[in-house]
Amino acid sequence: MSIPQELISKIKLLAPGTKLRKALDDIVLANFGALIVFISEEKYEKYSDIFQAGFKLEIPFLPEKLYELAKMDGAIIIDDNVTKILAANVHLVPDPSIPTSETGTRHRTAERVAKQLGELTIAVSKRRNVISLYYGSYKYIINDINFLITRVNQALNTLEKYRQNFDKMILNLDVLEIENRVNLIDVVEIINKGIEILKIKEEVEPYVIELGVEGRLASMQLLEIIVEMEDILKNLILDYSKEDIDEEDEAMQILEVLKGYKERKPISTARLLGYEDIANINQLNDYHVQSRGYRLLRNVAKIPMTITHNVVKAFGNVFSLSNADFSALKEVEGIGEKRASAIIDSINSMRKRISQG
Ligand code: 3AT
Ligand code: 3AT
Ligand code: MN
Repeated sequence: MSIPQELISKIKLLAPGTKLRKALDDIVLANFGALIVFISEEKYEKYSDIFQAGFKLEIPFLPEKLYELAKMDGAIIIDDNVTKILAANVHLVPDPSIPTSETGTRHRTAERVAKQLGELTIAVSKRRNVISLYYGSYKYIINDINFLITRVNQALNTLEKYRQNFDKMILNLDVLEIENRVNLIDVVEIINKGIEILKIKEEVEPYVIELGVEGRLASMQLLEIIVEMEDILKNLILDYSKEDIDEEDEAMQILEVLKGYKERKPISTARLLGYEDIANINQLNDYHVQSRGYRLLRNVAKIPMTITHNVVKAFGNVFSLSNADFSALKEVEGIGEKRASAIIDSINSMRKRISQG
């Protein structure tokens, strides 16, 4: 499940740690129920046919005040920056022809007002202790914090294992690249593993955001686990796409298409990289490929992209690059003493790892 960005920004408004969430949690605990509309003052004045009766307040937003007002019938109107309570005890009269899937009048009204005005409304159910959020035609039920924490921790555990696996596969690819023994299957499997990691991360991210202050640690762990991931994958695509791609954007687009695939099939990934003649797994297993060197130069030796292009043009692939000497490297535009040493050091440390088994 992926949640649209505009909805995420609304979910953030009532994440744990916000004053609004404090008030809503208190309302749930006290079994009051509430119907809240978030709208600018001008729009509130303008739609007097939808906002009927009640009384105007125009007081600063404080969680204690919202809690007290929830004891009353009717809707509470808050400005869309959550800074002012505009009115309370308001009777909402949205267009009754707007479809709603809810049953109770509070929730039906909340959904209709959100759809009619394209704004945010919140219904706190008195009977069910549930906070529902409506924004335009979106509906989102705020999750229980303990559920979210469990869900996020499960995802973090999985991600950590996947990342360890991915790193091992990368170390193995280093060896194969230096020894000029890479087959397409090796590349495709790493890319698919990486895509899987990015997908899980994207799935769990909204939950981390919904956790608000309770999700800060998880958010840091998530960053740690996926560090450089997108970059490595992009460089792998630049390294192994059948035809030369020298635009990073183009590699990024391929990455997005791969993320869009429901399943991660080795052959589909190979085809997207341009190997359209691959018909079965056996061919993938035996298809010898050579890296252009983007990953080694960018992720390992930390050479800037424009200069990396020059090096790739000069040597063509990692195997010849790995046999290049200092002076040959320095002839490339943008490569001086420092960068030439960085490249040679990267290659030597890979060689050392290989000889140590
Ligand atoms: P109380 O004095 O609180 O009992 P009230 O006139 O303040 O009544 P409420 O807004 O609290 O009325 O509504 C109470 C319930 O009445 C809520 C809903 O289940 C029902 N109700 C209100 N308006 C309608 C309606 N138009 N159609 C069907 N049920 C309605
Ligand atoms: P609960 O899950 O029972 O809290 P519900 O969707 O079943 O919510 P009800 O019909 O029980 O809704 O109504 C509960 C209250 O919601 C009654 C009233 O204070 C408020 N309410 C309902 N409709 C409106 C409306 N059109 N404008 C303002 N307040 C409303
Ligand atoms: Mn009800």
